[in-house]
Order: sequence, then structure tokens, then C-alpha cells
Amino acid sequence: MKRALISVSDKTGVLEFAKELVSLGYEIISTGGTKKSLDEAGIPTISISEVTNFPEIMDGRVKTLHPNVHGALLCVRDNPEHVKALEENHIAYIDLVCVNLYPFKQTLQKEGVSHEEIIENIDIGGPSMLRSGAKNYKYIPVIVDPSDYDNVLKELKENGETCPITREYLAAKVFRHTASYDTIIADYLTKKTGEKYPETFTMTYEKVQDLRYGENPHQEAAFYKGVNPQYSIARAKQLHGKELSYNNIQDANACIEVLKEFSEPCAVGMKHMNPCGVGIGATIEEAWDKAYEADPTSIFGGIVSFNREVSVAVAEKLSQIFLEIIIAPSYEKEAFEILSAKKNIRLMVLDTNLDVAQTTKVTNVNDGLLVQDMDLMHVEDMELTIPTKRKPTDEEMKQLLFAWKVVKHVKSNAIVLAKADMTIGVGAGQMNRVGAAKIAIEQAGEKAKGSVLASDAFFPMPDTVENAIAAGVTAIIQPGGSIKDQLSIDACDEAGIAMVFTGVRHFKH
Ligand code: 93A
Repeated sequence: MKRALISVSDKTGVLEFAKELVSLGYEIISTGGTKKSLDEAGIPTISISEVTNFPEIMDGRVKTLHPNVHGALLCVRDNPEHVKALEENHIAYIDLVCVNLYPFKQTLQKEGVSHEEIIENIDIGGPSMLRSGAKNYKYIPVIVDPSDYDNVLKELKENGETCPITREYLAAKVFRHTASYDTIIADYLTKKTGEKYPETFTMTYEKVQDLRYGENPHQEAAFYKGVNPQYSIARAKQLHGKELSYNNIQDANACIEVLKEFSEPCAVGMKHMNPCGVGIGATIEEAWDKAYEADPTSIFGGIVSFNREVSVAVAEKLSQIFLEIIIAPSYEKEAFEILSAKKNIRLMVLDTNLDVAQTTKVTNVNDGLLVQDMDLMHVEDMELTIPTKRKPTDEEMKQLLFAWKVVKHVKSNAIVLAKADMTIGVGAGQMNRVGAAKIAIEQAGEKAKGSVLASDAFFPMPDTVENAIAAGVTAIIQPGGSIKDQLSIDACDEAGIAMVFTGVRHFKH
């Protein structure tokens, strides 16, 4: 008689699965809680203790960790020595394993959970059975995911056994699962020790969706999210519109990052990973008007994020332009109706009050990862100094700080011009600073008069400052620290404009 070992914490679908196995002639072996559920459903089972000849002890910590289980699972059935060992020790084969693990992740996410409870939810016996069975996938199907029950049953019914390729697929899934399970445990304990960059870097991500393609149609792609995403694109929910694309997700992520800088009502327009228009105001309408006016050309086909509910007034304006995505904490009912009248526009919600939990940023290079702290440095924590004769006025200072918060999110070399709580010129990703400034100044045009300028890193030459002065900029914020700082300061003093040093730079490559 064939035997199936069933020991599951997630009981989804297990009664039906077990019932079908019984009707296919399997004897079911199961552990305490699982057996109870199967018994209650009238499904005949034998207890694990009957197999191990040993009681479940220590609150179940030791129930399946036994040679009668692992010998049965690991035996190479084509190896006479193995078979002999099995017979000599009176061990019978186990032909199918169905195990899912103590809910470690879910326990971790429980409000007010104690360390002891978390530790108790580290499954030891379950992964051991999964791994033993999966190592021997040549003979044994091992099912860790209830969504595989149906297919396994189908194959058993059709062929009396599972297909080798299915067993291989299931084994790969098992090892992915146990690896990711252990990663979550390791992550929890590593965080507890405070070790930030341990000798191995492990991460586990769960698939959100396959993407139609990557950056270009000839590249395959998928989107994965962290185990407990916070205020980020991985947490956002799509309410309406076409499926997100790879480029959408990257841009939306960058768009949300800018939003995190501001607590006042704010609207951010993003295009190809750079903010094209950012506005703040007393209301979300005002913020949007500014973000739009900042650059009505680039916003076309862009991504927009808000940190306040989208009102009807804003929705009416948004519906006039072609946008890829709108992200906001919520939408007024009628605002949602207005926007969702467009079939393709992606409408997303994201709680912008959540904690900003992510503290490390991972970038990949071929065959490697670069991991660094997120750039969470805020201007409030910087020691600002004023090297010029003239100090910025209060209004200039307000605009400088606004521009500084935005320039942090513009690809280097980055220059941002701002005026009246909005960006008016953004120079992004240039290979020289003066070039980035030229783009920003040209975009601002007449508006540059009386504006302020932020530079993500210091000026190696005074040329950018000279160009800014010529365009009518009245105050500049930059890290300082160039050996030629004095030339830039002199240029400011000569023109009677103000300069602020942050002492901190914001490269973003
Ligand atoms: O406590 S364990 O690490 N020790 C074991 O020997 C063991 N055997 C199965 N956890 C063990 N399990 C796990 O118990 C399984 O992975 C499954 O998640 C759970 C099922 O227990 P029950 O059937 O008593 O509800």
C-alpha cells in the first residue's frame, strides 16, 4: 500500500486532497493537528507515532524527526544497499509528502507578537521532511503549495504516478520555499543583532506578477515584492487600468520617493526616473497646478503621485492630459469615476502615512550586488552655512530647501531651479554640471528671474554660478567643498546673490 505523509499548518484544500489520495489507495500518515482535522472530516489516517514508534514530544518540537521518516524519504530505491537498510530497520516507504510550514512570516507580522512566539514558529521538522523528500524527487512528489494539489491528483489518476518533470518542478519549488523561509528567519535574527551588512547578503522576494516584458519588448521580466513592504510601490494597490509595465514600476517607485520628502500637500510628476514637475501648496489642487505648470510638456505620458486625496477638481484637470499612472492615498468617489472613465490609465492607492521602513538600497551589477543605506539624510539634519555676504531672505530660504529636497531625487549631475513652491527647471543626468544647469535654466526661461538653484554636488568651477546669475537666479544651495569654492562665492558676492552650503551631497547615479 502506498503511503502519503501529510503535515500542514495551512490546511487549505487538504481535506479534499487527502480524501482523493485515500480513494486512490493511499494510506495517510499525519501529525497531531493535521490528523485531528482529517479525523473530523472522517478521513482515515494513522498517526506519525505509529510510524516512528515514538511519541510527539516537547510540544511537538520533535514529532517527525526520526529515521523511520527520513530513512523512508531518503532511500534510493534503485540502490540494493539502501533497500536492505530499510528492510533491516523495518522502515516502510513513504511515497508522497505534503507539508507546509509553521507560519513564521505571518507570526512576525502579528501585532504585539513576542520573541518567544516568533521563535516557536521556526519550523524544523517540516523543512527537514520537505528537503529529504525533495532530494529524492526521483521517486517522491513533495507538495509544499496547496495550489499544486489538483495537478498532482490529476497525474496520479491518469498515470498512477506523477510525471518526473512534475516532481522536479515540485522539488525546485520546495528548495526555493525552504530557502526563502530560512531567509526570513535569518533576516529577523540579523536585524535583532543589529548587524547591517553581514558576510552573506540574503533577500527573499515574492512574485507580484509576470510582466509583459522588461525595459524593452525583447526582454522578459517579472516584479517581486519584499516580504513586508511599507510606503513604496511594492505596497501600492492598483484599482483601475492597464497592467503595470516594467518601466511604469520603476518610474512609480521614483515618483513615490520624491513624495516622501514632503509632509505638506504635494504633487510629483515623474518621467523616465526624474521628477519633471514638483509642487507643494496649501491644498492638493494648488500643489497639482504647480507640478503641472512646472513642465506641461514633459508630464505628457508621465506618472503622478499625491500625498493627499485626489479631489474632483484635481481629477478633472488630470483627465485632460495623457498620464500613465496616478498614485494617491485615496480618491474622492466622483474623482475616481472621472479618472476611471479612461480605460487605460492606471489608478493606484498607497497609504502615504506608513512608516518609511526601507533603510537599505540594493543595486545590481553583473554577478554582484551593491548595498548601501538609503539616502535618508534630510535637510533639517544638515548644518547649513552661508559663505556669501548676502543671506537668503526667508522666502528664498524656503524655496532653496524645497529645491534641495527635489534635487536629491534627480539623476546626477542634477540642477533644479525653483520658484513659488514649484520646480521651474530640472537638468538631469548630464555628464557635466554646467550642462545640467544650462538645461534647467533654458527650461525655466523667463521664470528663472528671481528663482533659486539647487545643485546635488559642489561646483568645480564658477561657470554654473555665472550662468545662473546671468539668468536671474538670486540664491543657490549646494554642498560646497570644492577647492575652487571661493571663485563661486566671489561670483555670488559680486552679483549680490546668496549662497547656502549644506555640507552634504546627494549624488544619484
Ligand atoms: O516542531 S517542528 O519543528 N518538529 C517536527 O518534528 C515537525 N514535524 C512536522 N515542526 C514539525 N512539523 C510541522 O508541524 C509541519 O511542518 C507542519 O507545519 C506542522 C503540522 O503540525 P500539526 O499537524 O500538529 O498541526
